[in-house]
Amino acid sequence: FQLVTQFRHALESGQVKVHYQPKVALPSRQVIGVEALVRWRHPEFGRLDPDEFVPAVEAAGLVDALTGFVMDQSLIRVRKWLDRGLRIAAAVNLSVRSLDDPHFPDRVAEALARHDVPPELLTLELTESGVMADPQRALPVLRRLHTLGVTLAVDDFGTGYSSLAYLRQLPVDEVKIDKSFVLGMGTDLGDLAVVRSIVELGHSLGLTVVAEGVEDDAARDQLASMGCDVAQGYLISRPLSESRLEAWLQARTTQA
Ligand code: G
Ligand code: G
Ligand code: NA
Ligand code: MN
Repeated sequence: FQLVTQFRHALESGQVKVHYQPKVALPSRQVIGVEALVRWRHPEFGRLDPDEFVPAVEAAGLVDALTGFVMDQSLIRVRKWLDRGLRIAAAVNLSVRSLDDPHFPDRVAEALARHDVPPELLTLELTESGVMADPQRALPVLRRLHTLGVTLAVDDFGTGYSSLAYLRQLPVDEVKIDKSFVLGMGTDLGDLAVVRSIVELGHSLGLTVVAEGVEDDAARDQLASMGCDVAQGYLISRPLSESRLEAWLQARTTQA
């Protein structure tokens, strides 16, 4: 795929940008973090979404360059917020391929040191299907990342085939309920039951539970009443460019 040969150049020439979607604590609605979501504005093809190019970037062995870029951009933001007295964490999506790389934890440690950001303000998100495909293989790198003190999150939870026993054995700190269940829970009792049981399971394992796909007040209030810890979704904000995020944060923090 031709696109991939252009990817390194795209990173260097500013075609690739990181957008950020806020995450708020429940029930306080305080902004506690952002998820970094990559965007590629291609000179010819226009805006490309990650689903259209991340798989090709992974297949071409360039995912390190992508993750490194997103992590650097995110840590620059976290550092700027710290300098203004704000503690806001950044969550970076990982490719499972990073877990095959024994040097990956060293690169994370190096990036945290270079940007002077405490490890607890970096979250690394892995998809449930990615980690659970081969938990034994992922375990050594996950353990080292956990030892660094970064937060490890299992993304899209509920869509894969995780056994609860495996989740308990992994050094993870957070589960993110897949948005399909959160979007459905207002109208579908099955989805509601899944959401409820993930919140309960997560808490019984000592994990922070995050709901993605929170689009209306009813969903947010219902999640808060279940004890879900964090909400993310269009109700709070869509993913925003760096400058729009700063404006959003400004409006939000001066209002409070
Ligand atoms: O907003 P959205 O279309 O950006 O995200 C689509 C998918 O792309 C999500 O599953 C998200 O996890 C993934 N994604 C977004 N940014 C990155 C990234 O920097 N690296 C990886 N590996 N996946 C990403
Ligand atoms: O797979 P992952 O969870 O990393 O991807 C997040 C994706 O979900 C991004 O594409 C993001 O734009 C999208 N998203 C974020 N909030 C909402 C929401 O409230 N509703 C819907 N439908 N999608 C959302
Ligand atoms: Na994600
Ligand atoms: Mn996610």
